[in-house]
Amino acid sequence: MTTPRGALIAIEGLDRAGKSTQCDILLNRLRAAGIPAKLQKFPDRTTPIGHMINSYLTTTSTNLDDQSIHLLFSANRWESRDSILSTLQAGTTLLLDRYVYSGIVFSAAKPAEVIPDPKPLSISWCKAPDVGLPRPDIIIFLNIGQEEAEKRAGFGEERYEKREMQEKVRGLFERLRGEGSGSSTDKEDWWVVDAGGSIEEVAGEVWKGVEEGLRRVREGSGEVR
Ligand code: T5A
Ligand code: NA
Repeated sequence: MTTPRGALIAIEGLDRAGKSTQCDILLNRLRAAGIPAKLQKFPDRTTPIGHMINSYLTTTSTNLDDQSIHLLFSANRWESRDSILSTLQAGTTLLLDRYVYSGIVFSAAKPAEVIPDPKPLSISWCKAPDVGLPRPDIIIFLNIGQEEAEKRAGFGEERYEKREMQEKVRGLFERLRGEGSGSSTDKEDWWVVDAGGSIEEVAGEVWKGVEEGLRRVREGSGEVR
C-alpha cells in the first residue's frame, strides 16, 4: 500500500499576527494527533538568497529595487519546491509560516516613499513568479487589527512594519482572499481566524480550521493522510 501524502498548510497574516507562535503550537498538536508534521518558514533566511533578503529587511543600507527583492522572495520559495514535494510525498504534513500570498501582497503594497521611482508593482506582475509552486490544501489567515499588532513585541523593527504599509497589506490580503493567487485554476479557500485573542484562543480556532480543512481534502481526493 502506498503512503497517503501529507497535507500542505499555509499560515498567513499581517506582521505580528502570531503566525510563528501558532505554527509551533500547531506542529505539536498535529504530532500529538499522530500526524507526522514539519515546519518551513518563508522567507527562509538560512540560504544564500535568504541572507540577501534578511539584510534587505533588517538594514537600510541594503538597497534593492522592488522587482529584484520580489524575485528573491519568490526564488527563496522555488529553492524549497523539491523538498516541499518530497516531504508531502513521504506522508509528512508540512506547515508553511507565510507563503506566496505574503509574497504577492507585501510587494504590491509598497508605498511610494519606500521606492525612489514610485511605480507600484501590479498584483498580476507580483503573482507571476510564484505560478507553479505547490498549492496549499489549507490556508489559515490570522487577522489582527493594526492597534493590536503594534502592541506586540518587536513591531516596527523591520522594513515593512509601518502603519501605512500594513493597512495596504490588509486591503490586498482581502482582495487576494476574494480572487485567489492565480497559481491554480480553482480559487483557494481561506480559514480566517481572529488573531486578537489570547494565544490559546487563537490556537483553538486555528485547530478548528485545520480539522475542517483536512476533512474537506479527505472527502475531495481521499488521498491525504
Ligand atoms: N515578506 C515575506 C515579503 O515581503 N515577501 C515574501 O515573499 C515573504 C515570505 C518578514 C517580512 O517579509 C515580508 C513580510 C514581513 O514584513 P517574517 O520573517 O515572517 O517576514 O516576519 P517575522 O518578523 O518573523 O514575523 P511577524 O512579524 O509576521 O510575526 P508573527 O510570526 O506573525 O508573530 P509571532 O508569533 O512572532 O508573535 C509576535 C509577538 O507577539 C506575541 C509573541 O509572543 C511575540 O512576542 N504574540 C501574542 N501576544 C498576545 N496575544 C497573542 N495571541 C499573541 N500571539 C503572539
Ligand atoms: Na514570524
